[in-house]
Amino acid sequence: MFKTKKEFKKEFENACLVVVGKDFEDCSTEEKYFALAKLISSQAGELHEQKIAHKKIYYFSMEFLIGKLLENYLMNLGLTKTVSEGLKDMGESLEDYFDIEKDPGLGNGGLGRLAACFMDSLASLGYEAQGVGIRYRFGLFKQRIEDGRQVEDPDNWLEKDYPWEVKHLEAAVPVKFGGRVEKSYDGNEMHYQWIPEETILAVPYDIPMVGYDGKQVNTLRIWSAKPMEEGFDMDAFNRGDYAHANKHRADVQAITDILYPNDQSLSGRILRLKQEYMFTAAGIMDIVNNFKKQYGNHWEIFSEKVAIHTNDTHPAVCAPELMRVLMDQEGLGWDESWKIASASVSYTNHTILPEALEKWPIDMFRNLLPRLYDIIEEIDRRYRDSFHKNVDGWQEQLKNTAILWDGQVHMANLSVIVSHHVNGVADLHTEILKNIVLKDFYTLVPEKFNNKTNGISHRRFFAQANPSYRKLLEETIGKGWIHHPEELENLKKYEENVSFLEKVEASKKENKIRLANYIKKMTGIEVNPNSIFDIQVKRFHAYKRQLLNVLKIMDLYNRLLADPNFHIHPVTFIFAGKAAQGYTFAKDVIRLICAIADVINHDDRVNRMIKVVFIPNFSVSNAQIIYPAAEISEQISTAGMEASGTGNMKFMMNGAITLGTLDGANVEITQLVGSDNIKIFGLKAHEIETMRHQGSYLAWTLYHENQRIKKVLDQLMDDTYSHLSGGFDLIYDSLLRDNDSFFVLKDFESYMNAFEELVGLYEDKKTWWKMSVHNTACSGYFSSDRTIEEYVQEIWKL
Ligand code: GPW
Repeated sequence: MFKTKKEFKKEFENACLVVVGKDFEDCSTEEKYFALAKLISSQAGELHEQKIAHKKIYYFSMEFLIGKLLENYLMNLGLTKTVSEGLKDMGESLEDYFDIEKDPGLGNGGLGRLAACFMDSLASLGYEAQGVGIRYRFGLFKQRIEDGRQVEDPDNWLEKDYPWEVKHLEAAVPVKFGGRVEKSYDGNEMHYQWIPEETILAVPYDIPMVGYDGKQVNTLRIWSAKPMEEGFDMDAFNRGDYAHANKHRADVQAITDILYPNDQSLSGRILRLKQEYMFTAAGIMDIVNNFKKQYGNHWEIFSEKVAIHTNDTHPAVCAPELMRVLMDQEGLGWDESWKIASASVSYTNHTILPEALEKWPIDMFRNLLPRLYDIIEEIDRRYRDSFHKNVDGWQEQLKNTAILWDGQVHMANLSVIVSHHVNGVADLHTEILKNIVLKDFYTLVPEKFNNKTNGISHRRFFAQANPSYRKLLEETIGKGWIHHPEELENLKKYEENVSFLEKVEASKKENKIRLANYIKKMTGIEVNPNSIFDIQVKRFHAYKRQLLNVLKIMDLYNRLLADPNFHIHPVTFIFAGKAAQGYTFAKDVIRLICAIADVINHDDRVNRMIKVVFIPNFSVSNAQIIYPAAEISEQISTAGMEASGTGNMKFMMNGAITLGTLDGANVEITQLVGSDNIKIFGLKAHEIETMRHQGSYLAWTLYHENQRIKKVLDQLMDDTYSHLSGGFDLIYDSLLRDNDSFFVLKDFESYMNAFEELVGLYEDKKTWWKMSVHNTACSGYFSSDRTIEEYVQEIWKL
């Protein structure tokens, strides 16, 4: 373990020899990066210590968006200065190494990044934890813009090896699919044997999760599918039929080839179910193996030593799979297995969108996982049996909560039934779960429900992403907030301090210049760092309403041209985010942004006032450049639809002012900063609910009554923006023919007014920067350290 610069240089040269097999001088920059990553990884490994007496949390998630690790781990291990100065002596630049690192895209968006922030907080708070996930050979596609449209390229992140992972063949486990179940009776009890059609091998790869101060190093264990030795078709191989022998190999490896890019919607594909079962079964087998090593067959203490958390329903088969292993392999009975599984497993719901609530056709499920299906059927049968049939409306209650209904396996219902706790991810979201989506469960088992408002790693998204603000804070309130984010509150004392506010403004300017340079490099567009940076970055979804933002810009443009007396402070509108390949509407919104950007940015009558930029390939690494540069944070989803949002927290912490609806965690941001320090507009969740219910909203009426709305909608159909990539009828139809399901036009006026009022405040520097500092000062609550402490105390009981 190196401590000094001198020791580092020696160990680094040695690492080049060992890892690359060449002298330092002969290594390429890439090879040197590789050697450095391996060196830091092994330093982290030395800190890895199993505290076997403690309870451990296994966090099952289909997605982990961990981002780049080198810079973060140097910071967490306190080695940044030693390493960067050591490298400088050797004629190298650490920043060049940062650029080389791949950003593994093993997730789609908020859900995957949340899992990564949780891993950071768990390690930094010193809890023993393991992340359990999938090692997709191809991460989320890379996005390019070509002729004003999104184009997808594969993300071959493993092409050149990934230095942070270590393969553990010795820990590989078999996973079964298909076949049938044989029942036998030994005169005493029934025995079940699953005779699979296919058995594959799940091979784990470990990535170290390094906590701040190196307190604790945990692992993220991601599983890869390989054919079993005997699974390789030797007969075909010996016959010389290589194609056939290889086909099997390819079919098996396909299980972990790709991440499904459809965020918040079902694929319905059998391959997806295979993915879900593969990593769940492998993770459960791993837990059982480790438990037996430490505690033998003392199953009665299992739930005192092991907590299993399911990140949404994707790993929902955790509980039945654990029961299967306990019964079929370890010989336990039903009651005992049920008690152990249901005392260990907990579940977080992340969405109320019906299209994202997982359901599998019973036939497909039973054919792929026959033994698991039997167990789920029995759980469902017992659930129905125990149902109190003496209350009014019990049939309706049962219909809404049963696992098997309508020929489908309802995964959310399975998750609630087998879990000891169920939580939503923001106050409003948990209330909607309790009162609407999972209402009947809440009536039956209110004690299971609780809220855990999401959080973000303030270390990655603030301390690391915003070095100029970090430095300023260290000079002002010290460093305590890195360990105790609630200490950001101490900033409140400086809200009136003009010289401090000026320094905050200067730091923001530095971050805006950094982003402007990145934009120039990626898009060729020059933006003015003195303009207001108004930013919306997130996945493209109808409910997130990027379209509302676009209509705002179109309207501003119309008015700037029409009215010589209309003035606003210059604004740069920045967008980034990916749309699923098959989601035509979302892709059309991206196309529309590119089209209006092309028109507006080339129009010399307005382009000193407004500009529009689409930054391609939004990812954890460019997010770290984008959030710190924002002044306005666009959080404008239809109220009630965004479970929480976490980008909203990243912007707030970096001193942006939220322009948003009362949705998800925006509600809590409002409560924390007070209504003077945020700009809220639009319909509330209950108003939307009522209008939906009554069917009282008519988009056509608004179109005919509001001239500004009429004009921008007509421009979707004429040639104002169609030059680059064609027209926008699909968007027009969604707003008018389909009666605007997301209340875009209904919120338009309120949004325009809110935007203009907010921009108006920018003229008064003192007010603006005071608001900005106040937002940062109140943001400690949104550290994932706070969230994790709540999970630990109230759910996992570590
Ligand atoms: F549908 N979320 C996401 F609930 O990013 F599974 N992807 C998803 O597939 C789902 C949810 C799922 C997001 C929510 O949309 C966002 O509001 C929330 O902040 C985030 O999960 C983390 O809880």
